[in-house]
Formats: sequence, C-alpha cells, structure tokens
Amino acid sequence: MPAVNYARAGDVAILEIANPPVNALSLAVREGLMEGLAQAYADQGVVAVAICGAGGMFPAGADINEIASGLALTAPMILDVQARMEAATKPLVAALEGNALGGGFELALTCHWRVATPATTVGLPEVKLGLIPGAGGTQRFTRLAGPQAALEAITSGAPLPASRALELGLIDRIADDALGAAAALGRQAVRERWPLRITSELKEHIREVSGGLFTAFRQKIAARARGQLAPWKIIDSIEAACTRPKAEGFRFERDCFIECRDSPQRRALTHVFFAEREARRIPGVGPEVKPLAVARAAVIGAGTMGGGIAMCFANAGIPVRVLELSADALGRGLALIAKNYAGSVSRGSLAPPRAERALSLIQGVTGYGELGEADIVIEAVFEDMNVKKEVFVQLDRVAAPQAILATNTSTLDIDAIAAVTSRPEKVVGTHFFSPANVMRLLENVRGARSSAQTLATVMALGKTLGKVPVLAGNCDGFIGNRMLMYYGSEAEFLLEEGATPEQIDRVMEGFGFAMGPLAVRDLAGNDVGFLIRKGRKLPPDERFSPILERLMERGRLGQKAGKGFYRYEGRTRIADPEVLAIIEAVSRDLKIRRRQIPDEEILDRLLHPLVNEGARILDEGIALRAGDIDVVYVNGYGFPAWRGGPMYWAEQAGLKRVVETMQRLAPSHGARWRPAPLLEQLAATGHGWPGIRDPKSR
Ligand code: 3H9
Repeated sequence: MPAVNYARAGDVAILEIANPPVNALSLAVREGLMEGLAQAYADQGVVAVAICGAGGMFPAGADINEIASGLALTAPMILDVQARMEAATKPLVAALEGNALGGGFELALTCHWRVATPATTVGLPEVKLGLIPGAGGTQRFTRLAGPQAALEAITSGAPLPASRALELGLIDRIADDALGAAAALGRQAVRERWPLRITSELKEHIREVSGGLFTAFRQKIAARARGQLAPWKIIDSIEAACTRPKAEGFRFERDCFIECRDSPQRRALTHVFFAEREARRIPGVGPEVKPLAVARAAVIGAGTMGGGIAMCFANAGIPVRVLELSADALGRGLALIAKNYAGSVSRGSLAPPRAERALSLIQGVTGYGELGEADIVIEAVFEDMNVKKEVFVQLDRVAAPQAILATNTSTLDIDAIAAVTSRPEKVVGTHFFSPANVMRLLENVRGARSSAQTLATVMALGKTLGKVPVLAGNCDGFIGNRMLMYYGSEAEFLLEEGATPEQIDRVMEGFGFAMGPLAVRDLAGNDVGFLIRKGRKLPPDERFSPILERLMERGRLGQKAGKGFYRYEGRTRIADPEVLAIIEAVSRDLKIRRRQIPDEEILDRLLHPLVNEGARILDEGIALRAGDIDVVYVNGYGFPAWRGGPMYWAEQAGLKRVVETMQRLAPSHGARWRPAPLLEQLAATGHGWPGIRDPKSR
C-alpha cells in the first residue's frame, strides 16, 4: 500500500496520507508527498490540491520512533516537503480531520488554506515530548495567530478545538465535509484569482511586537517550566519569529529542535509516551476480550473523592448516580460538585453549556435500590474494611447481574472485599487520585478472581474518562502508595537526623517534583497520613518516626488547619520554629545527633527507597513492567515527567550505581536499605529493567 494515495476529484488532486495508526509523517509518507505534489503540479487537468489523512485522521505528527532513531531527519525531511509546497503555483488546501498535531499541523500550516470539521483538534504538542516544533511550527503559528496565542498554545502543547483555531486565524473554514470544502475552497481561489497565501511570509502579527510580552510570559511560566529545556526554547523561537529575518527565525527554530531532540529530557519524555501506551496492554487480555459497555455508572459516597469520580463520568458524557444514605450529606456533596463546575466556568476552563450538560448527568440518590441500572458502581466511602464490606454486600444484592463492582480503596485488600459478594470475578479496584476530576492516573487493581472482561472494562474505562490507566496487583498500597510509604518515612528520618522541612522540599522540588514530600503531607492532611500508617504492617526491623504523631497532638493537621510541617497564610507555606522544636525534641528523645545533611544525600535518600520498593513490586508481579511504575509516579505522584519516572531515572543513573549507593547507606540506615534481590541481580548482570524499551531505540 502506498503511504500517500493520489486521486482526482474533478479538477482537484487529492493527496491522502495513509500510514496507520495515526498517519505519522514517516519517511515513506514524505517520499509519497514529494511524488504526489510533483504529479499534481505536472497534471494539466489539476487546478488545486487538497491534502488529507486516511481514515478521517490528518497526521498526528512526525513519527516519534523516527525522531528517536534519526530517520526523521533523513531526506526528504518535512522541511523538504514544505519547501516543495511553498513553491506551488496551484492552491494547496489542507482538509483537517481527527487530530492534526505536531508535524502534521505544521504541514497544514504550510498549505495556503485550511478547512477542518467541527470535531477536529489541532495543535503543536511537541513540548510534551521534550521537543519544540521542528518544521516551522513556531514561525508559522506566530505569523497566523500572533505571538501571545503562540506562546500559550505551544508551551502548553494543549490541543485546540476547531472553533478556537478558527477564531485565532489558524484555520479558514469549518465544514462537516472537510475534504469537499477544501476542494471547493481551492477551486474558488482559482476562479477568483486569489493570491496564494504563503504563511511564512505573513507579517501583520509579527510587526512591532513589544519585548515586554516575552519577558512577562517567561515570568508567567517560570514555576511550571522549572528545570525544563523545551518550553524556554519555544519562547526563544517565537521571539525569533518576531524579531529576526524570516530565514534566521526558521534556522533558529531548527537549531533549538536539534538541541532538544538530543537532550536527556526528550528521551525521558519519549519513554513516558510509549510507557503510557504500553501500560494498557495486559497479558491474557487480548483484543478478543470485549470490555463491557459502560452506559450508566454509579458512585457510592458523595465526599470529595466520590464527587470527583462522578464528575469524571459526567465529563465523559456518562450518566452517573451518586449515593449517600443521608439527604444532608448528599446535598453537601452535590453542592460541592456544583461549586467545582462553577469554579471551572469562572476560570474560563469550561464553557457554561458543557458545565450544565455535565451537571445534568449527575443524579443524587439516597437508596441502594436506585443503582440497579448501572453497568459499573464505584465505591468511594470511608477507608475502613468493615464499612467497605457492608457496602459490597448491599451492592451485590441490588446491582445488575452484569455490573462491575469497583472499590476506590487506596490500600485495602481487594480479595477480602470481593469475598463478601457472589461475583468476585466482577470485583476490581479503581484507585482514583485526588482531585479525581483533575488527576490523570487511574490505578486499577486486579483481585485474584477479577475476570479478563472486568480488567478489560476498567482499562478501557480509564481511556474513556481521559485517564492514564495502569494495572496493579493486589497488595498493601498497590504500586503507588506502597512505594510512597518508604519515600515518606525516609523524609521523616532525614528530619530526625538534622534536615528541615524546607530543605527537603526545596531539594525535591529542585529535582522537579511538583511538591516536596512534606508539603504534600500537609496538603493531604497529616491525620490522613497517620491513619493510613496505623493500618500498615511493618517488617519487624522497621519503625515509623514519631514526628507525624507529635504534629497531630499539637493540632498540626496540615493546610486545612493552617499548620502542619509549615505554618500557612492562605496557601503560602512558611517555615515555623515550633515545627523545628518538635523535630529537635524527637531527635533528642531518640538520641540522634543532628547534623548538616548535604542536598545530594537528601536526593539519594528519597529516590533510592522508591526505586528499591519498585524493584520488589516488579519482582512480585504487582506491576507488569518497570514502565508502568514510571507511569504511576509521573501521573499520580508529581514525579517530573521529564526525568522519566523513578525506574527510568535509576536505569539512567545505572542500576549498579544504585545498588552501590544502597549498600553504602545500609549499615547506618537499617534493613530497608538492603537492595531488592531483582535490583542486585540486574546490577550484577548489567541488564536494564524488564519492560523498559532498549535505550538504543530512544
Ligand atoms: C513532531 O511532530 C515533531 C515535528 O515538529 C518536527 C519533526 C522534524 N508517531 O495515543 P494512542 C501511536 S513530534 C508514532 O493510543 P489515541 C501510539 O504509540 C510528534 N506513533 O491513540 C499508539 O501505538 P500502539 C508530535 C504514534 O487515539 C497508536 O499510535 N505529535 C504517534 O488515544 C495509537 O495512539 C504528538 O506528540 C506518532 N506521532 O490518541 C502526538 N502518535 O497502538 C502524539 C501516536 O502501538 N500522539 N502513535 O500503542 C497523540 O497525542 C495521540 O496518539 C493521538 C491519538 C491524540 C494522536
């Protein structure tokens, strides 16, 4: 099959890019485009050319594998195709359907005009791969829509709906039949003798742009882009579009693209991209296992978590019932949901009609009898085994026979919950992260008897809800929280030995974590952390630090109490001498001599326990692949995506070095520093983690 099909619709040539799954601009496509353009230019009967993608999908970008292998820069490159397009004497019109992204959208921007369907999204998401657009995207977008819109869209990488792209001038028309409308537009341009609109030559938006715009934008994204390379290069490149001659601007973008492509950040983010997709594949759950269609859902509990989960369904267009036995509690829960939607509308992140539609899909109920129509019921009640068991006994009685019964527990035993039902094969964990309507991770937990169809359903559901689903085995804390326990405890041991909360959080945020471990504790609530800890079984040679308990005794519950590891003014955290006094008293009681702890030690002490427990989790089969653990940490625990996740980080550091560091620390820091057997074994044989792609392919 040719990668580009050439056809004629009367006097218009149609170049259809056909390269499944997403019609990426691989070498064969670029070659096909060069040939197709030559044929169309030479064809006397052709007055205009329309470019489209097969299967209703305009290309979603350059081929990410080719960027890693270097083939993306083998001639003909996208730039060569674009040079050929700009030399056209016949109108070129892009017919955009599906997701026209990255290099695909850059190709479209090189056409003289663009038509999209109402459902099309366009965008330049390269930043999410640690890249900047490398085929003139920063230069042409800026010329069409102006620098402010370009800065916002390209540094975030967020897709734009067709309606917004039209407002910004990135596309010219919206039509249900994009290809038909593109051909018509090409004919109209010929008939009415329009000059060909070469986007790289437009000047209106780049004239007299104030430098202050870029300074202000750099300040605006300083926190969000901390430690990263690509966002800053994107800003530089957009600035170059406004301040340098055309050829220089394009060359500058190119140089920045190469610099980013060769960076460790690009490799790490490519790892995360493929790991997220790989995580959806479950051995034994092949395409022959059809997921149950989820047309209606129910959530038990209208607290923060239950409400957030209900919003996820409503946002995806699935009607959902929320159950609270008391009308008061239900009223409070529904009011909170309404408040959350109102907040999104007032911030401008949600259009009022969409908020109204979502709200109309959420129905509060106060009796189990009203849940019989749901295809899946997710329990999100208090984290207590007896309470959960009672809920599942009731659910089993009222739920439809085909319905899946899921629990949002973050630590409890799925099998013990399944055992109280008559349908353990339909019981599964669906662990959402707070706030559930915002956080991308969905940690699905397989019980011993969860059926293949149940697993297929919750994995597919993750995608439907716009989440990143990962499957975990059933154990205390599953993947994420089991690892977190060691990370969190180590932070407190560091406090006992001489570190301060500010130092620890500064080091981890400097590494790229969204928040340091103690700031996170304050956000989640120290009472919550303490409760979870109480339910944990520790190995005999392990202990917890008493610091958390001492903070609790003094009412330092975290942000909600205005004080925890810090004192809070609004959301601003402020170091508090009282906390230091509490910590110092603990050190004294434990007869630990406080010392200055170097920043590098803090980083080592906090990252290694994550990796070591990750190795055990992998060895026990709780995680299917090392990449799954990375996906969990990046999407649920604020680990910087541009560092690839804890397991990827360890592999880059060298597993041998990781083991040596652990062995060095083990004598003074206890049994938990003994390297996991799998880690030792891989370090000794020089192998990487099972389930992380061969680094040579990155
Ligand atoms: C770029 O364009 C650089 C240029 O500026 C300059 C170059 C010089 N390449 O996500 P899905 C695969 S950088 C190769 O599950 P969905 C994906 O791995 C690129 N493969 O589907 C998966 O394979 P498998 C800028 C790709 O419907 C399958 O397609 N573009 C690519 O949920 C289905 O993917 C982007 O960053 C690719 N470009 O979402 C867009 N894209 O089945 C990246 C996907 O074997 N892509 N695959 O696991 C996406 O955001 C989503 O895939 C998309 C579809 C929204 C398109």
